[in-house]
Amino acid sequence: KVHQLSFEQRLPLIRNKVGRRLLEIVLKKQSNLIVAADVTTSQELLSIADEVGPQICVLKTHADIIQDWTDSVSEQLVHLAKLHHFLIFEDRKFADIGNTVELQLTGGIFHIAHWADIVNAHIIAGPGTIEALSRSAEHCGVLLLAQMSSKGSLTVPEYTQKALEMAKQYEDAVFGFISLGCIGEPNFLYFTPGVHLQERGDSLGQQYTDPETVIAVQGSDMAIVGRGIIQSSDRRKAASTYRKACWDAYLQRLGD
Ligand code: BMP
Repeated sequence: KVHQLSFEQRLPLIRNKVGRRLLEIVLKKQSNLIVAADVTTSQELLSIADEVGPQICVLKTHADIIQDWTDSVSEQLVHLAKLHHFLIFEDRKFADIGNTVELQLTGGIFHIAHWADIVNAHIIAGPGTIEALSRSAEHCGVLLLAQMSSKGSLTVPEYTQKALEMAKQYEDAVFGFISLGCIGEPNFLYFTPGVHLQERGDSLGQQYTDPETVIAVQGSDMAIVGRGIIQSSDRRKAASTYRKACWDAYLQRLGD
C-alpha cells in the first residue's frame, strides 16, 4: 500500500498536534530526513545537531548512550532545535507496564518528557504502555514500533496489524509507526530506519535499504539515517545529499 496523497493533503488528517507540527516543518524545509545521532558524548551530539540541523525535520536521540548527560544537554538541544527548526525524537522504545513507563518518561536523570517532542513504544506489553505515554500527548507525539529493520525481527504480519489497531485506539497520541514502509492509512506517518546509500548492512544484523526504495517503492514517509551521515567525513554535505535523495523519492512517489 503506497499513498500518493501529498504531505499538504495529509496534514489535516493527522490528529496529534506534534504530528501536524512535524509536517509543517517537513513542508517548509522540504525535508523528510531524520538523523540518528548515535554518539556517546554530549559535545558530539550537540555539534551534530548544529551541523545537520538545517537539513533535517527531526533529530533522533538515544540519551542513554551519552556518557555525560545532564539537564544542560537537553536545554542546549532544545535551543538548537528552535534555531534550526527540527523536532527531537528520543528513541527510548518504551516497553514496560504503564506505571513504570510513566516513571521512565518523567523521572531518572533524563527527564525525557521535558524535552522530547516524539517518543516511541513497543506494543508487546499491551495498551497500558501507550496509555501512560498518551497522558503527556499535549506536548508529545508517540510512534509505535510495528516492524524493525534488523535481521530476524519477530514483527510478523499479525504483530504489525496489532500495532495498527492499537494506534487507532490512541490516535490523539499516536501519529505514526516505525515500519519498513507504508503499512496503513494516510492519517498516520511511516518512519523507516536502516537507510544507507552505500552499505547493505552491518555485522550485528542491521539491514539497509536506499532512500528511493524505502520512500518511493515501499511508501515510507520519513527516512532515519544514522551512520550513513554520522560516519561521513563531511556531515553537512552528507546530510544535504540524503535530504535531497529522500525528498526526490517522496516527489517521485507522488508523481507515479
Ligand atoms: P544506522 O543508520 O547507523 O544503522 O542507525 C539506525 C538507527 O535507527 C539507530 O539509532 C537504531 O537504534 C534505530 N533503529 C533501527 O536501526 N532499526 C529499527 O528497527 C528501529 C530503530 O529505532
